[in-house]
Amino acid sequence: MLNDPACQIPALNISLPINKQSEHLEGPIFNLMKLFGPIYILLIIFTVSCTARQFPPSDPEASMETVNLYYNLQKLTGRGYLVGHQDALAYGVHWKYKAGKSDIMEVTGDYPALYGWELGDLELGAALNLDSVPFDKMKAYIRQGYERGGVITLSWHANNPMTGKNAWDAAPGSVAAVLPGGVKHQTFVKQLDRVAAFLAGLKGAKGEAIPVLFRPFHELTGTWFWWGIKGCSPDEYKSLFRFTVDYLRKKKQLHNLLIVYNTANEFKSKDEFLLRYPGDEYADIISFDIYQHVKQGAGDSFISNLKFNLTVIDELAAERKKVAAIGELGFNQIPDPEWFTNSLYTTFRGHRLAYILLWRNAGYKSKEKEMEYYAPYKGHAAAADFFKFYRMPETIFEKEAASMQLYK
Ligand code: BMA
Repeated sequence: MLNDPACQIPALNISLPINKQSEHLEGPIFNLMKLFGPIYILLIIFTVSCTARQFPPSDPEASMETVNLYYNLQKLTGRGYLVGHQDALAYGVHWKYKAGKSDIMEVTGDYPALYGWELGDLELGAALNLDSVPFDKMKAYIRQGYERGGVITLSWHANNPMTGKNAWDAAPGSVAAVLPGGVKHQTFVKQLDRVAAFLAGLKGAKGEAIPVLFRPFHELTGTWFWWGIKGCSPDEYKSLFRFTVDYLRKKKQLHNLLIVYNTANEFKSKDEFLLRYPGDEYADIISFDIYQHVKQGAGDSFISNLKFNLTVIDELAAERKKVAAIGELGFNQIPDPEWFTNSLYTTFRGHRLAYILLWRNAGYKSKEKEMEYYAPYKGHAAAADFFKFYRMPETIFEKEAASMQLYK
């Protein structure tokens, strides 16, 4: 079990009050009671209050491993955060599909604690996702990460069922078209069936369903996706989210999902963050995505923006009994060699995050003619700093995550 500092007993630093009555009593038992009695009482009080602070997932029928994972994410929050990487095992900068390889592993000697994978194009029945990762390989990677004690999160850049174009086709009316009664509702349901079949096929060695942090319809406060603010009203978004979660949970009986509500970077208040929130029964994790785009300089907005967002989700997670996280994060090509310790590590201190996910090390993208990567690879200028970040007590990579037995 994990060691949440919020639940740690400060008794070790307190000078114990002497129980006057027992001063007259003699013998080893009484001496032990004198010494440990107050600690014992404190232990009971703290255990009760820590247990009371745990909150269940939004799915009342969540599987045992899923419930345990959720409780363990709550426990580790405040003590540290899982560090994750998208597509970590499939490819990196200058390599693809090499068994056991990962850019983060080559820099730190350890795998990330959290693996992000992407479902886009699965809903069309494709064999490869939109970034060319074969779904059969993805399934095997998911199982590998889980069996080693890591955590799985899935995003879904779903194609637009109304127009048949990709996720970035933000045509107005797209969401209304897929809701019950909409002209593309049946198309959407068929697509959900494919996603559900994939999720249902994620099984551990004992046949148990692998818990997944499912992050559908992400960056919803942005303008760029068909489920974003251009494509629907707040009520339509909520209906889309609720329909999807209900369909997977109730119709498909998937009880291995922790649901991640995920906004884009910019929101100015708690109300704005929650404007399209589907409700506490439909979310377990509240999160945002954030990227740094320009090199840090005086007045750079990335850190102040990050601080503000963290404060908002700290407060909301406490108020609504949810877990807070960063769904996607990065600084493409990491032009600042001390970015991980100077910008991220210091800014995260004092905030209550369960995990962060660095976006994918796509390498050279020939279509866009650009390099894309967010974790350093061996030999990169930020590799030494990333190793320092790895060694910080708060950052949790796979070995530590495995020792925490997050599913027990
Ligand atoms: C984006 C980019 C794209 C990719 C998409 C889905 O942020 O990395 O290249 O296709 O995510 O993974």
